[in-house]
Amino acid sequence: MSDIQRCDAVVIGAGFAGMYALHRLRDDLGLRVRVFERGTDVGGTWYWNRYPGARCDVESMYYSYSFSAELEQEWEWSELYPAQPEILAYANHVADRFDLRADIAFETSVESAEFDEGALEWIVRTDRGETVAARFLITAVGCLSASRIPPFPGLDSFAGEIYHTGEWPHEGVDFSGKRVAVVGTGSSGLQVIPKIAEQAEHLTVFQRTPAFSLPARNRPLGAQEVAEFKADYPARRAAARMAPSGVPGIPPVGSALSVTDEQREQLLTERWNRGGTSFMRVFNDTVVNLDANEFSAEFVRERIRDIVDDPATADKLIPRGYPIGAKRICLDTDYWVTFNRDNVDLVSVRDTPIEEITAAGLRVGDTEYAVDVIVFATGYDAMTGPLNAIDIRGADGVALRETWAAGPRTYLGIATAGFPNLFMLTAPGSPSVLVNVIISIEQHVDWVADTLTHMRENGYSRIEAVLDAQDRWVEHVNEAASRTLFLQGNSWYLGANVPGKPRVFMPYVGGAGPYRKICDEVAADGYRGFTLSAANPESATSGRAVDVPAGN
Ligand code: N01
Repeated sequence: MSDIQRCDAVVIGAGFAGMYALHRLRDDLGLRVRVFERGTDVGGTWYWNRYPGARCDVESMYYSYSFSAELEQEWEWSELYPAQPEILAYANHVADRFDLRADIAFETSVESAEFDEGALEWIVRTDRGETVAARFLITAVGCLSASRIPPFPGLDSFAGEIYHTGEWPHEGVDFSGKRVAVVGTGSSGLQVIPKIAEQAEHLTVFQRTPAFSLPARNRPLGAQEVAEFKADYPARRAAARMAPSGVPGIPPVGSALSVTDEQREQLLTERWNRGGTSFMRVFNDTVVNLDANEFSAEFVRERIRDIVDDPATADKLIPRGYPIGAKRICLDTDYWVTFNRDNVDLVSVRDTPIEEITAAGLRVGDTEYAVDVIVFATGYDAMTGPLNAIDIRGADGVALRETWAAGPRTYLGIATAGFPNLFMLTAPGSPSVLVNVIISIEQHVDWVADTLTHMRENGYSRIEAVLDAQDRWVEHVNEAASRTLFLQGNSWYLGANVPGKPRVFMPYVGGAGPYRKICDEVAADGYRGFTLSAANPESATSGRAVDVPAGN
């Protein structure tokens, strides 16, 4: 402990959440903040996901920070949906503009963090041998950052190249003249497949579950629409903060069951032609009523039949057996039409799984598919994976990963009982991945900043979620999910993609705006459900531990 450094807060991760946390706590609150980031630079998800076709499916004018009017006025987005290089350029711009790199240690992973109850400090240790003591620990590790290649037998024996979409090489990959396999058809697979197909000699797609996808219809942004947007930014940001999805949209027309077949077809066609995920919000019951859901699901299936020339291939690509939206809806550009190309084949591994990776390729049943490159678009150990990768130990020395062995439990998706002075940005139990995540990040960071200000002004040095309040929040999160169709798909929301992971619906479906109101009410009510205390008990009174709001 001789070389121990001291600061007020350690932030883990320099993606969009960590960057904003550093800015708020250091520049607005005047705290000494140290950020650790395992990558060589800022950007988080957008630093790692450099695969061809990587693009956000939230509109760029909304998928950006709102905390600085100057920043939002000066930055120019070129397309409706931002491509990865542009988002990463934006992250770099923000880092330069707010001088963030000065307090970020790159290529440094946090290995452990242990709470010292006597000193009321987190002792944080890194893989570079650094030890830092800080009053507060803030995890900004991302929800989709623990990339996962399934442990196929023989993986190490493959003689060719292996990539995961979430850890793409900075120098890029040249697929020219190569036989390529893509395993996985989620959002990443659907984006990378058309791009690889354009370059590779041959592409074989290995699909376990066919995805529902909607056309992005990306396009350049016009100067006039950007000018109008920027002139109206304050109002649009305010609307985004309160919108359920974190992006203001057209209100639903009502139930899908309340309109005629012709009206329904017309409304769905309009949204399909418009592009984007608003197709899912034409009606107010698409994700809560199976009959209503089936109309939208069948509409998409029909489009697949229209687009894909070979009926047998189309049939394999058609998603069945789960509601549209129960697994994360995808947005694509030219995905299904890619299967009309002569150099692309589709292999269903639903009934006969990939049994092994051989030196030459992949074996499915008795067939070996020889390839030069395997691209795994097989997703992530979502939400809990990045947290459980760190040995986080709370007040009594108990590990977070043990406490969460049966599934994550948080209060408001930001704190967990037994782990004082720990704030987890966009953690399980928060809306995060179900909404515009930048909105979620700003809301969480602002809430933490306000909490630390409250603590400072009132002489508190310790804050901890109350177990009872946490139990009720978990119950509320589960109950809200149970009123939707989300539980009917084998999604990463439920941990279903990782064998052995507890099946728990992790995000909060209540929506960004309603969730913000709950968090604000908790704070306004003296941090209801948290215990606040001082290092010196005489310098402050204890916090309150009372009811969690019923939510929406
Ligand atoms: O990962 P996924 P992703 N054998 O988990 C398959 C965000 N994102 O990287 O569905 C064969 O969705 C798996 O099959 P199944 C977005 O939130 C956003 O694509 O489990 N296949 C599935 O097809 C997204 O939801 C954007 O049966 C196996 C695929 O691999 C999240 O990131 C872009 C397998 C994994 O799909 C994750 O998306 C990209 C096995 N053993 C990502 N194991 C945009 O904003 C898994 N699979 C547009």
